[in-house]
Amino acid sequence: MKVTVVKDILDANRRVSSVNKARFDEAKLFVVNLMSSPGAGKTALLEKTIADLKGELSIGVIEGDIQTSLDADRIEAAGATFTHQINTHGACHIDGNMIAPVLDLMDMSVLDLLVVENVGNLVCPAEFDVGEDEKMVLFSVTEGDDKPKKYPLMFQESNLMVVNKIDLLPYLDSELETIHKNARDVHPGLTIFDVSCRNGDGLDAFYGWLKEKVAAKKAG
Ligand SMILES: Nc1nc2c(ncn2[C@@H]2O[C@H](COP(=O)(O)OP(=O)(O)O)[C@@H](O)[C@H]2O)c(=O)[nH]1
Ligand SMILES: [Mg+2]
Ligand SMILES: [Zn+2]
Repeated sequence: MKVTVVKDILDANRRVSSVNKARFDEAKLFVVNLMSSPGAGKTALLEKTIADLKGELSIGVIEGDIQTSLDADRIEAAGATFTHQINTHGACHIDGNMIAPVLDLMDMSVLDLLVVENVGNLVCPAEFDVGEDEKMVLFSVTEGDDKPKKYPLMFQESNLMVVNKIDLLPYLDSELETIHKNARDVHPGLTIFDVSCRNGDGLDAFYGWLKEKVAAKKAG
């Protein structure tokens, strides 16, 4: 019986998310569902991206947190075109229903990219679409190189993994090659970029990926 309920919830979410997706497609707006553990650096990556691509990409961000508007405040200060904070009051992921009303608050025609920063959690955010074009997982080297094996769904559902905090590698036992191998063992076609949001290393490759995807969505 419990399995049936879970399946119904996932089916209902898929229906709402496909309506969101149709709205994004109509506006030719490229949408990313950004997922990670708490503290991997999702907001830091967005702050950097918004600042570095100012004048090139107009970026909107929907923030999902259990409580507070701390992240939306950071994103607004970074210069995002549109920012909205969702407080889930306990729910550990963002779903299609939560973002649907937010779409009425934004002018999609002035945006090139919309990012949904999901609730920090390596588990259930991977199960719930929001209507995105791409799911991406941000992984911090501080989490330990075994985590892609222990939380495989997140890495299977994402086409892109960005490995963050590589500036900290000298202080850790984690090996970058092992993180890559463990992630590609569960998802062979995974695209991977290694970055540091602290010193900017590797971010250009991620920006290139974003710009390519935005252009392809506009062209399609
Ligand atoms: N050393 C280092 N710290 C980082 C890096 N990126 C983010 N941080 C720090 O990690 C912490 C969590 O970052 P935050 O963006 O709030 O993570 P979120 O919870 O995933 O949104 C903050 O103290 C950041 O300054 C990085 O590349 N290197
Ligand atoms: Mg955050
Ligand atoms: Zn959840």
